[in-house]
Amino acid sequence: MLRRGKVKGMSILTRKPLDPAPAARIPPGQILTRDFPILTYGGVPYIELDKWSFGVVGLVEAEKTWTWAEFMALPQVEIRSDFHCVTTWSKLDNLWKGVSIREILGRVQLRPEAKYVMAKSYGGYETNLPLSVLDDEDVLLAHSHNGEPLTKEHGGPLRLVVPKRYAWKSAKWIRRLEFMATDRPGLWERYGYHNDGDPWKEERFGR
Ligand SMILES: Nc1nc2c(c(=O)[nH]1)N[C@H]1C(S)=C(S)[C@@H](COP(=O)(O)O)O[C@H]1N2
Ligand SMILES: [Mo]
Repeated sequence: MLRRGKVKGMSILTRKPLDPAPAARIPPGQILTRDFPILTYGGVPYIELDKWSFGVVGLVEAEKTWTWAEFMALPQVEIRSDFHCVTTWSKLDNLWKGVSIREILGRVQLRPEAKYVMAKSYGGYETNLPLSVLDDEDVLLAHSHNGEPLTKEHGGPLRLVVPKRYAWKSAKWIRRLEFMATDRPGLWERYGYHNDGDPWKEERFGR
């Protein structure tokens, strides 16, 4: 039985374990892990919280940035979801806490041409998504995982979480969301990862 969520492996705002049974929530070619592996390309960027900001830029009527204090004062949500890395590990039942993407999208006015987004991180990482994939009820900007502040290695102070895509789309150390009219590949996408990265379709490599 699915609670509130319409999509397999996802439920919103519940501390109860997700249904259905874990085995049915592991996409093809994935292996369950109980650890929380760290997957980072390059080094871990150091960001002082008083210099940190998150912003929405590009094809918006007015660009907007939030300081850490402003961001933490936004309405908070907890969303439980599964996490699938293209290197084949899947970690189930992650309780992410932060600000839902729809809360952010409700506070900026996108231009009608905005159809894609580049998630840009401190340290230079970037990954691309269609607006239609970003704008989903299980997507959030998370500062906590399973009740603890995100460690630096896992993307603290703030990371994007996009449960319906392979985890490389969940940019750690998120800094900006840049809205664009046309698609452009991010870092791993330029290196040959699939542009869409849907784990249920095993979109690992190639377009
Ligand atoms: N900024 C940034 N975000 C990133 C990455 C990265 O190297 N840099 N790696 C991605 C990959 S491949 C995965 S699997 C997940 C891993 O998140 P974790 O290290 O918290 O498990 O982060 C994604 N987000
Ligand atoms: Mo990954």
